[in-house]
Amino acid sequence: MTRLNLASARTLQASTELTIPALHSFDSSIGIVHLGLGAFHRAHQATYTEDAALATGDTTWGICGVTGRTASVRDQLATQDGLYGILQKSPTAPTSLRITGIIREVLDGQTQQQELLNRLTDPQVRVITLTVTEKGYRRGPDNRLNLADPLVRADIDGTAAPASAIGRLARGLQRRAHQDAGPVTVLCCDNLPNNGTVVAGLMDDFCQALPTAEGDALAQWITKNVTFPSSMVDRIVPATTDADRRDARGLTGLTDEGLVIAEPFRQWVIEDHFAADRPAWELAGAQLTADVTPFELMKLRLLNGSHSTLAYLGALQGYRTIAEAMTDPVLRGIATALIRTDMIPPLEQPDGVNLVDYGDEVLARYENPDLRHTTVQIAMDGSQKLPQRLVSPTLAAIHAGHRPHVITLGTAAWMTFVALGRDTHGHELPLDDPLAKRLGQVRGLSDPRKIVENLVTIESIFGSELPEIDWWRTELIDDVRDLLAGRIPATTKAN
Ligand code: CS2
Repeated sequence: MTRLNLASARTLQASTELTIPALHSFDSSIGIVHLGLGAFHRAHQATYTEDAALATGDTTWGICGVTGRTASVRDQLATQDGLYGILQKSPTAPTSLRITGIIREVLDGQTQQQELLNRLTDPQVRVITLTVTEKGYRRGPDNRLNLADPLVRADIDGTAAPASAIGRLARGLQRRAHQDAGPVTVLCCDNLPNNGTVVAGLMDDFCQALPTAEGDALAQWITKNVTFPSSMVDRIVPATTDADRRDARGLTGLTDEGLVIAEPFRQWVIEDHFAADRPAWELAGAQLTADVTPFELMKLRLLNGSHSTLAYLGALQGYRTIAEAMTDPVLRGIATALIRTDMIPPLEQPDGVNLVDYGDEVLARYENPDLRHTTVQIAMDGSQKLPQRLVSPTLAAIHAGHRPHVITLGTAAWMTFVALGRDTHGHELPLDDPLAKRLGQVRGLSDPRKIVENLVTIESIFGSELPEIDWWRTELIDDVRDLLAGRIPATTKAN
């Protein structure tokens, strides 16, 4: 079977099911370096960038995609000249495949460090973007750069080529400063609140950990030449399955090892604060705004908060996917109540958005049965996701004078998932989390009080204010007791 690549793509015939904007992107030069070449980037930012290039005819915004931890995506895409398909699936539209070609170079961050540094110092590169996941920022319990992390430490000592995302970025910017290669925007596309400010703060921590003169010089150059806008990103991109690869092959006759699958929906709201040029992403439907915070909070709480809640409850009940969990009227009701009763009231309505309609659209997107987004995939890295998805919304509701029983149930579901490690049918549930060792302290415990009292002391997740609230802890214990026994507690409780 022939592989998708520049030569074979040129033989493809576009149709209603197969679009090939990639043909226009083949000549693009590199203008963006992207750290974290996962499926999400390929289905989200890459399509906006390619659409913007098509709309303007500007061919200077090709992407250099960099893999972080394993070289497999580099290997998959390198043999395909950077081309890959995005299979779009939904019951309301015919399945369609888009061949994307805006990724013009792929590098493995571990073994091609020199090439990466060269790219980061290329004056034609005016934007550096990141999707390295929540844990990829290697923050400590205080949310600052974790200087006790050996990888971070080694990057600060500078004895070997940088291996962490922040280390690579810092050392790349340092080289850029030495070579006077011009201003650049660092644009974070991970699901963290104030994500641009977070990255700027971590860069600052890195500079401060360097020898004084070196750190000061870098920090000063960054202040003058780099901006860190925040952005809200959204598209549901589950892991690709063999069935997806077969479907795509049916449309092209070609093998595609870089294929990603996505829903039709996509959204990108970007703080308009750039140090130099940028692609005309607004022509592709992205929204540029002065203040992205209300959009970020809306998305992290209504979508990601309900996603995690459905993932933990769904996994415990033996549902494999979010769409399956949504067929259970009880779980569907919990997700709806979580959004409407607990999440929406304290939120500021972003310009032009009706939060109830937004929440309904989120739930409708979850029902897409073709996505097969697994509950255990979303359950992963809970310790990194809970703070922005469930903990800060709990506090926001409490500060607004409300007791958020449904978010509390979502939090209890995470605790039960961690403690029990299996679903109601006895199937094992993996605990894939950078804090797995610490969380493992509650594995196998059957006393709900011990589970809750142990887990709420993890300050990087729960902070110090919430664990002091008695009713919240008591309710968590009650909910965990029910969930351990295979019962879903009622969420309508006396206040
Ligand atoms: C999901 C997100 O895996 C997860 O934790 O909640 O990846 C979600 O699918 C995206 O944020 C949607 O934009």
